[in-house]
Amino acid sequence: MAMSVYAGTTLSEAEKIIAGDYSVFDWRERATYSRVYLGMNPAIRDAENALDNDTDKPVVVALLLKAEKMLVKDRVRRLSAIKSARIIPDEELLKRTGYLFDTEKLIGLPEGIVMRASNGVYIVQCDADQYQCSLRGKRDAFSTNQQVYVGDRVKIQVIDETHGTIAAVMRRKSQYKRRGTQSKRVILIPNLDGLVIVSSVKEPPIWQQMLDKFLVIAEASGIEPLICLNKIDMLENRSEVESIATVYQKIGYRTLHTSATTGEGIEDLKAWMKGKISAFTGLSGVGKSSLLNAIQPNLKLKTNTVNPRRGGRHTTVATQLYNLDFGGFIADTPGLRELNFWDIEARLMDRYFPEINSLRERCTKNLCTHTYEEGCRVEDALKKGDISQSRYESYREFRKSN
Ligand SMILES: Nc1nc2c(ncn2[C@@H]2O[C@H](COP(=O)(O)OP(=O)(O)OP(=O)(O)O)[C@@H](O)[C@H]2O)c(=O)[nH]1
Ligand SMILES: [Zn+2]
Repeated sequence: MAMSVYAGTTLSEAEKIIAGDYSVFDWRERATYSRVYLGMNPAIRDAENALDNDTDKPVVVALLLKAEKMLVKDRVRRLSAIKSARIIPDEELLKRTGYLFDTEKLIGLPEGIVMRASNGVYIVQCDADQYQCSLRGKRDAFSTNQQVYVGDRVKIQVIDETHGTIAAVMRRKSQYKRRGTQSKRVILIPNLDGLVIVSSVKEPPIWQQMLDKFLVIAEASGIEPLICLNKIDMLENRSEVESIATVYQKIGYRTLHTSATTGEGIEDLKAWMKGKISAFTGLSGVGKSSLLNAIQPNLKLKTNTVNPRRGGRHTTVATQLYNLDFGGFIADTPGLRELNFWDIEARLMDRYFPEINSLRERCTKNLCTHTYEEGCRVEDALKKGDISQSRYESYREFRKSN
């Protein structure tokens, strides 16, 4: 039975495919354009990626397959039998998805990052310059349902030294979401690279379950976490904290001992943040503000200010990005502390614990929950001490919690 699938690629790659050269679809290659999807939208996202390479034009290719057993979820892993290939013309793309690539006009446009947004005005930073931008006519360059968020990378059309219009939104790297505290609105920070999870070693002491929760959120959103064990100056004996750190290092997480007071670890923290868009998270009083101040004293983050227009009851400051002197951005996101699991399915929780994820396919029972089953490799590892008891307890807790 023949079926249609879609790939997002560049014009020159598409021409090769149409000519019968399918080497781009070698599934062992991890190139973006080698992915094929059942739906058109993810293919569009891949094609947008082609905009990174300004000399080519992004296109969506429809492939007719003689397909059997090649599907894994909605991704197609192997293409052994392509019957035909064609480039989807712009009009068809627009008709079917409301989307139009506008590359001719985008070539040469400066690319920047949205630092702030309010009332339809977007402050976009391109290298050292900031522009006040509005969105262009919706049908013009990007999909009708596309929204622009702080953290988005955009192409802008410069009007004058301080003004511009946003011409296109670039494909997002990670999608960090949470439910708005008040309204049920979803707030999203695209392109967040790093999540600095701050715990203090004393006053308040490390709360491992909370740390595990932040790690799960980072894993599920595709953001690299850093575990920052702060107030290290308050300990005379570090051995207990070091053994906790080892648990996390063993499963691949980076940990840092820091002190906002003595400056220990601050240079390492800066080195990790350099070139990234990162955000800080952690419980109240662990030293987030103090650390930020140690990193760069002139940052004036407004996380805890109260919006007077909302009657001062709730913190409703919008997300903003700030420049770091040493390169990179810090996202100031109110309410990061209230992070929750709303977006994470409990039954998929094993994927977000790296030490469980690496074993889950070897469990005897299909769809093993790793909580009681016979032949569970996770339970074996727990007994042998390869998986830490506290991590496992967090797993069980989170699996129940939604
Ligand atoms: N000894 C020591 N005290 C610290 C350190 N970092 C922060 N503190 C103190 O811990 C307290 C809380 O620090 P903050 O930076 O306000 O903590 P925060 O995480 O920003 O707290 P919230 O604003 O409530 O989220 C303050 O009294 C700081 O002086 C540190 O490295 N060592
Ligand atoms: Zn299992």
